[in-house]
Amino acid sequence: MPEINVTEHLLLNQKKSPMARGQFTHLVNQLILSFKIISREVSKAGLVDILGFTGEINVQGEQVKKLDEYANNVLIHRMSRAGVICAMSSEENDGIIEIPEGFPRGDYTLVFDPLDGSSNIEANINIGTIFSVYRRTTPAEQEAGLEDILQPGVEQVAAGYCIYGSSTMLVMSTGAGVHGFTLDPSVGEFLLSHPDIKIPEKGSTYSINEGYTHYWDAATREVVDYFKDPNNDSRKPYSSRYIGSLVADFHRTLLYGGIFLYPADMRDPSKPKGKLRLMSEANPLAYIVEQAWGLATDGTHRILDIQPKHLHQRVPLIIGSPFEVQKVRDIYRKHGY
Ligand code: P6P
Repeated sequence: MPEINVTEHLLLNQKKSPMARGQFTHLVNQLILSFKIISREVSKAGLVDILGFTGEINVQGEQVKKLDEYANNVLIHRMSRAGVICAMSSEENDGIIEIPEGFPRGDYTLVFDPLDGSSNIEANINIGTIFSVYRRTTPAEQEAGLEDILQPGVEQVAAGYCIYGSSTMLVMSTGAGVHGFTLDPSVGEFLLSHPDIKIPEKGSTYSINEGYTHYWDAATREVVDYFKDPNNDSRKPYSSRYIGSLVADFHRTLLYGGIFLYPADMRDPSKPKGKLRLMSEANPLAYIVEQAWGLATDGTHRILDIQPKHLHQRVPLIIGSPFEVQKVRDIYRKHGY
């Protein structure tokens, strides 16, 4: 297969629409440049003293590691200057990120988690950048604001993630299927390596942090018991796989099938809906999985239908192959969800 880079693939597969002007392609190219820069730093993280903590605490109350901060700064710097964005939101920033005075604005908004899974950095475990792109909803002559960002996931025009591991891979969708591009460092290009990814209809692994079993409700405990039950529909227990890095756990689920769950738990009264964020984690991965013929729910609602109320809203996430996600929804429904 001839080597195809992201831009060529976009031009070949982008749904033709009056909005699909060069702005969008330029937006994607600036994201790609950001991923290449972040990948370079992640790959040499073990060699330079960038693994320490900055001493800062982010809006999530988590200690910010230098690579988190670095990735966040790269994305904010590059995308502010791209001339295609009118407002951004980062998991690391409390409020929306406005485009500085004097910089050109564009028709799109961007939401991202700059380096998810960062608690695994020292262990050389795969980590990743997750992103969502929306069209602005307010008139171009108006200052962009929260309403341009707080849109349901179904309004995304593109979403994806860049996973930094044994290789650096961009997995994204612009609404015409899911495609994977692997970075060839020798030419500095992301080349099409996984065209038209589809999640298997049924899998054989489940992915959840069972350390929190005592904090789950009866419905979630029944779900996990089902996957462990040798007499379930598969007539054998599912294998348990949990890395603790969302992008890595999701990527494996997307390619091999199965299910990832981060349900609500009663550990922390301030986080009754679980740990993951709707805007910067659940929505982009839900967009990807649905484009790959999978499903994503909070146990009751389709993730992409949830109307966000605030930037850092958390949501239970149950995502993966149709068979397993449907099974979880049936069990939750039986418990009155
Ligand atoms: P727990 C990483 O900090 C993260 O946000 C996701 O990447 C990951 O899925 C989750 O937290 C792991 O959380 O509570 O299982 O350690």
